Amino acid sequence: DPFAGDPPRHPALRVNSLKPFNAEPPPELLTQSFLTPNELFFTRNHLPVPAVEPGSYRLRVEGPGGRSLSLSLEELRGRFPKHEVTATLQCAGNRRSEMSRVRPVKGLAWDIGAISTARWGGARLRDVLLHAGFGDHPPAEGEWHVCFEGLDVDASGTPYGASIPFHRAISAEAEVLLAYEMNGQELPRDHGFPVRVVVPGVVGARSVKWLRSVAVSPAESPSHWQQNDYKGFCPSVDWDTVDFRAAPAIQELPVQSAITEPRPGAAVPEGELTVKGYAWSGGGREVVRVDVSLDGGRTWRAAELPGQRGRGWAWALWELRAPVAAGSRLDIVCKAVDRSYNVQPDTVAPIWNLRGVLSNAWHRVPVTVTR
Ligand code: MTE
Ligand code: MO
Repeated sequence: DPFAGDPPRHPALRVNSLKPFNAEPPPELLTQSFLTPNELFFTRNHLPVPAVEPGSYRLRVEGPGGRSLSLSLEELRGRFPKHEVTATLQCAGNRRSEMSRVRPVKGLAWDIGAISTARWGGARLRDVLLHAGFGDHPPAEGEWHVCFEGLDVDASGTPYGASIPFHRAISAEAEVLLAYEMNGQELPRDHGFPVRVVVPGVVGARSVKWLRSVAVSPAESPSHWQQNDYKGFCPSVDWDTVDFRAAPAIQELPVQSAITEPRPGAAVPEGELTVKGYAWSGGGREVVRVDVSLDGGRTWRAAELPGQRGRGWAWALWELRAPVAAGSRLDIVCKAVDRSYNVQPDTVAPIWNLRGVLSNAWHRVPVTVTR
């Protein structure tokens, strides 16, 4: 069993697949704290968790002109200033199960919990690339990419891999990290021990865990997960007609929000109802407003958003209190607005895609009110 060496996990996690391990925290735990506790942070593994001996760990960085660099964990910690970023990671498949209700899609049936937030600490990828000999501009004309490989490999020995554009990797503002800390602790095994990439504002798939190599290239990562997955398509495209070369790889994600409390189908007591949820957008576009409706979207109220949130890499946890009368049925809906005034689509059907990614329609939670 290639998964026999996987680490133990928290029993509260909702498991979508055991081998490889994929699990999300229950919604009500998700918004209990702004930073998700490490043991509750959603986990998305494609392969068995590699066992890494920290003393012999080396990160390979391919520099310009064929020169390459090998960094131990100690060198990564000692040679580069530690930089900290509070960032939300969201899987492209978050809320996929809602898409499957319109028409079946291929992929793990995530509910609303394939998203979590941590304070990440590590070396800036920028600093490591500069140290390896790269400059602020790509090595030559055209679009360049920074490709990452993990230490996790499939049965044929092929590792997980992904890439991001060079300009994001080298940008000081983009704050891309080679992280060795998560919420002040060393990275847990499920989240990439000892070193992972964290790309703030970008789909989780690019934040490669158990990082083994970094390479600058004129092409995107050749990995299956960069080329033939994590792309969006027209609702009419099916598995017979799909051409993965025709769509760009997902990087920044669209604006998203969901209701974590109450749960669909719940019976809530009359009196004051508290609705809770999260909202987030890609690219550092912070959420400026969350609208909540109790009547299916006919009337709306703006939820309370916490004030100072710093940079827009992290989610906003929001809340709305409203009096509700016994005997009524509520159709609770939420939708967020980011600082570019991007909004969420009202229904799933127009954004349906065969892989079930980018599922960000208004989130709807029907409940009844009891005495
Ligand atoms: N990195 C490696 N090496 N292997 C993986 O399977 N999964 C990716 C990304 N990095 C993955 C990986 C995907 S699709 C997501 S959504 C995030 O890791 C999830 O990070 P987490 O498990 O720490 O939440
Ligand atoms: Mo993902």
